[in-house]
Amino acid sequence: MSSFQTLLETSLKTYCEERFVQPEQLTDRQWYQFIAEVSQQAVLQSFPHNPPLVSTRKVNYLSMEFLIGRLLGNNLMNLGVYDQVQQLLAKCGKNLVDILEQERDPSLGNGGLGRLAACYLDSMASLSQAAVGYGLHYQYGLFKQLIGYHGEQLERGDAWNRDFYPQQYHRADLQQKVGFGGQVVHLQDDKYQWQPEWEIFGEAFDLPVVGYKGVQQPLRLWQGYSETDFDFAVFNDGDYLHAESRVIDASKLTKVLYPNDNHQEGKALRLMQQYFHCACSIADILRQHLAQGRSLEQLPEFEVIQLNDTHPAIAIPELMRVLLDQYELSWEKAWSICSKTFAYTNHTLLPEALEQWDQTLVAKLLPRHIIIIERINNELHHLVKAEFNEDEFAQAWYETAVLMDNRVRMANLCVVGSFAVNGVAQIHSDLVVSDLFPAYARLFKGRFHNVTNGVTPRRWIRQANPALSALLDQHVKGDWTKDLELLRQIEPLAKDPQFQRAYQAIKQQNKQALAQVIEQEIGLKVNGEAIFDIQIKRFHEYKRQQLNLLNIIATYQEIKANPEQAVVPRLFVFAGKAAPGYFLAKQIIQAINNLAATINSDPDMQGKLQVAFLPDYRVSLAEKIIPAADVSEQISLAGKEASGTGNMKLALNGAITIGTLDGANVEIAEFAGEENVVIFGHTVESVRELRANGYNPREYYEQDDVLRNAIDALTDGSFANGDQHRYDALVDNLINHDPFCTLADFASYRAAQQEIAKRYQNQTAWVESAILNTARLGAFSSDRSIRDYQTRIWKKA
Ligand code: CJB
Repeated sequence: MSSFQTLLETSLKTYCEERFVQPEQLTDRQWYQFIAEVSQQAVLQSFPHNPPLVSTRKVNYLSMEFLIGRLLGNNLMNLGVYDQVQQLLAKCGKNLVDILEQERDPSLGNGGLGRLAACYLDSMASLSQAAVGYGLHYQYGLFKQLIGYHGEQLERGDAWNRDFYPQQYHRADLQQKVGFGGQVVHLQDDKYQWQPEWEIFGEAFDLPVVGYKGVQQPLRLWQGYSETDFDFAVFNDGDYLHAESRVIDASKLTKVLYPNDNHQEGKALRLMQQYFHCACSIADILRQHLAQGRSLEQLPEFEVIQLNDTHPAIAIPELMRVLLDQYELSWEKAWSICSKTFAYTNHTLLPEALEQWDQTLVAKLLPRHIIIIERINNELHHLVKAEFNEDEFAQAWYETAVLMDNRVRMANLCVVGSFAVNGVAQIHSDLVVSDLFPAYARLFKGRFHNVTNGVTPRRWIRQANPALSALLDQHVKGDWTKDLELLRQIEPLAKDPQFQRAYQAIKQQNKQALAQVIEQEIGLKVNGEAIFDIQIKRFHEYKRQQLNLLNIIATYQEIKANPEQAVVPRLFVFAGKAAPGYFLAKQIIQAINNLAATINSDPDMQGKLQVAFLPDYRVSLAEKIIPAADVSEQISLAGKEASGTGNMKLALNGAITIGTLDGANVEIAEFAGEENVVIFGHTVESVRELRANGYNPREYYEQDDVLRNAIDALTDGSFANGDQHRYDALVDNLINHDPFCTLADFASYRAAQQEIAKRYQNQTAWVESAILNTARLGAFSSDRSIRDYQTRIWKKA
């Protein structure tokens, strides 16, 4: 008997004896708790000696978001004990999949950025890359989404760990103290002393990240607490604090995750969260580094601090502050250490997401840091002066300054303070250099890189799609879970009728499973023979769910007008949340839900067209939707989606991408082969031209009858219980502004959708394309991304 089997059986005996029950009498919740406990013991026993770590520096991954999803199933799989646990449960009449449903998703992120961080933790642990994830232990994660009576999004708090979350460990030994406000005394020359007004304690909670047959490493999350309340009102001498002019106690600091994706709200409490996160993490990194007998000068040799977007940018002046004030290093020495330790990943070009803080606010909350930032800005000024001639200087300084117009530009701070900057897909990284930071690219040659995002095959294939995994196990030599490029071996089988049938049967089975979920969740019985056309992601104008919406309306109108015409049946599935304050995105959700209600109850649509909006999109729901997708909607305006990662998950699971040449779609098309995706719409260059010629969406509205009829249906009350004004803002925005060129891409999108329907009718060719997507996209494993980080960025300084 394996040692795990012994552990499992003896622990079960004890667990039951303590509760005076037989195993058959345990509730699902008790089973969950029991398995969670045993898996922890297994982690401790299996890895008394972690495998040797690779020789790059240790990675400290600083991120305000980690969207980790449920841990237990993943950990059992990575430990290699999933089957044994399943067998034990089966003996007691239980199903492991049902038990795992007991776990709540820790909702500690908004979307792609947070989920990427989680995939990277998995890959770093699996590749034995020494790493710690540093984040915040929000009491309330991202809100739960409900859909109201009128199809509108409603939000409810999600206290994810309140009563039952056995997978975290309070690390009472790691407490930190973080200051805010107060004054700075200038002692002499470079010497300053900060006397903060309040101090808040940071408590650490560790969540174990178990790599695939690899090491276990912590995701360390900080939570605020204080013995005394502090009076926020004393700061209330500026407009920006108006909404928060009340007494806030420290535990509220990490109470809630800000629900914005690709958008900065500029709230003081958010800045406090960011600083708290960074101060605790920097202190912890230095503590560990020094505890190993290493010097401060050796920091860049052994540690790298990877900034996940600009949210942890304040870590740069914080490390400077500690080195200058606490360890009394000179500015030059401190800067030399600091600028060789940080690396920055840019995840967006959207201006509204590029963080800029009010300089007065930063000065109030972090008076020592603003002095450091001013010095960084001054030093930069000299560099820019030296590089650019008189004619060029004004523009170059306008682009590169960290401080400008009473704003602190966090992306600029990151570029100046990091030894490496990367974008997250090739096209995005190119735009980072050409459009966002051209002057920096000239100033800091060799600093800019690309690392295309990736997704972990453990969660997104092995765990989410067990049937496909079993087929791959049968036909692929070697462990594809560890080396996803091995999937190339199935390329020759793409034309093999037997393999095609097996692959197709799995897709069909996954579609049936999703059909059940849809029925349970929203009471809609769907046609399992339809094309499952999936758009799952945050709701944002740039992601253009409204384009999908308009095409569905046009299709609905077409079927109504031609009831006899043959139709390739289609089920459109949407899932995703909108930021609570994002009015237009919420209107799009509401319009989709109302459209769904009309279409799904129209007898003329029977067997032809259905729409399902699944509420409360989260990691565990994604795991159920993705394996069932036939079509993957990746329809952002070219140049706006930095990479996307849902596009990779869906394509690897055999969905055909309908997409623009944006983000990682470009690379997906290259790897899969252009004939195995459907590309449409304007390119980055043609969008530029469109705008240069004065883009006027109204012209498209007036000239395209199909488009106009679709838009008009939003104002005639058809999808709003007769209310003709429900979508006024949305319609006005589309016809008169259309910042994301929805109307300009409508005709081309509609043609692409028709192409999809046509291709689907040839099932043999369709399934061949689907197989080739699985076979050829191994490069989108997050293991490859981590290796790229290792060779391009994290190599020894
Ligand atoms: N991203 O999810 C977010 N939030 C932000 O605030 C900025 C960017 C997304 O990051 C993903 C991971 O890199 C990208 O795939 C995605 O395109 C981007 O929008």
